[in-house]
Amino acid sequence: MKIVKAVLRKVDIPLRAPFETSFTRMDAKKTMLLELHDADGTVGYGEVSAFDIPFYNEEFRDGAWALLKEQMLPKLIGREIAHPDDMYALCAEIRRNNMSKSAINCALWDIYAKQHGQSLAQALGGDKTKVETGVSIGVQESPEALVKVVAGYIKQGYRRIKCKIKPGKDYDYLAAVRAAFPEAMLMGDANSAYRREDFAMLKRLDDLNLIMIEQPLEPGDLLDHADLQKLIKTPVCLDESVTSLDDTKKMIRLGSGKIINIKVARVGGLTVAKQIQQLAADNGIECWCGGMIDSGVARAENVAVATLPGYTLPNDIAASGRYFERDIIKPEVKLDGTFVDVTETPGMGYAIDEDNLAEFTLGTTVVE
Ligand code: OSB
Ligand code: MG
Repeated sequence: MKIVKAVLRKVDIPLRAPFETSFTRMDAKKTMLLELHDADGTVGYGEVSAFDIPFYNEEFRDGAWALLKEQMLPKLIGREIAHPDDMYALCAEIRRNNMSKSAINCALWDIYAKQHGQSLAQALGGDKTKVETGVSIGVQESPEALVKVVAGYIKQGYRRIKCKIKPGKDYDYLAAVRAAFPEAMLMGDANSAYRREDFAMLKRLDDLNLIMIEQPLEPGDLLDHADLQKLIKTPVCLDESVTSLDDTKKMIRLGSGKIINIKVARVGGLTVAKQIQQLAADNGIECWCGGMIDSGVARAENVAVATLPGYTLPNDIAASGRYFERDIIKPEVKLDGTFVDVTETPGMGYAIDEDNLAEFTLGTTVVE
């Protein structure tokens, strides 16, 4: 591959309904799309998942825009790249900023798979023909309101239900859902809202037979997560805390949890996601694919990566329609029962809906 042109687009896709986490509320998916052009004419896509404000991690959209436009993309243009794995060497002096790296890595994988006539799942080495989905539900007004929302998703086919929790909106909310749906694969995601003082409340969650509790403590708190996991029966799942293969090693060594939510964007791309699921599988840690309220582009790439054997639990890969009235890919990602089918079309396997994309685009820059 030799990238001759990169197009970066700032895109706001309206959400059907606002989404609330422990720290923020959003009414549109404010994202960026990266389009890379190979010298042979093949075009690949990646998504920069950084939110407009850095509530989830330290990255944010306008920062990623500047970094990609001024520093990372110019390094990429005109260089021979044999394999998507090789791109990290080209931006070796850029620390972290994994979501920008991920967009480049995903677009290169898309090109690489297209050039080899393989679906992205095949190119990555995945072996599933469908992947199991789950739904992530934002913080609601009351436990009763949450139960109603959950009921709607269960009716649509979602079996694994993840509810966002935060201090004061936790035990009672999850208990209400458990009472209404005794069989649901139920879990909570705190996005780092708790501290050691909250261990007693987190211990009470053991009553609810949750399949896991996601990222209860701060991202850097691998030690506290290890103490918590010793104290509670509910498996601890790490999201924000695992940003690299090295973090994965530390988590395993310390016993900071039993499960990893691997987000392609957070770890810097499909290449690293693949390495993490392998290391995790070798060490008895289960994985699943996390989401960033992704547009169809990252959603398609999530479907592909979740076909890898280390992804053993239902994923945060909902249908496009769970978030968007109109997505920017054709066809949209759709549910088939509680699964999403894996496409055999080369590359990410979905076309860009150019009309929707044009309508949602706020600005474009070209680097060549
Ligand atoms: O922690 O997984 C998270 C959304 C925004 C920020 C953080 C998270 C989430 C989700 C959404 O849970 C998952 C999805 O894309 O469906
Ligand atoms: Mg999470």
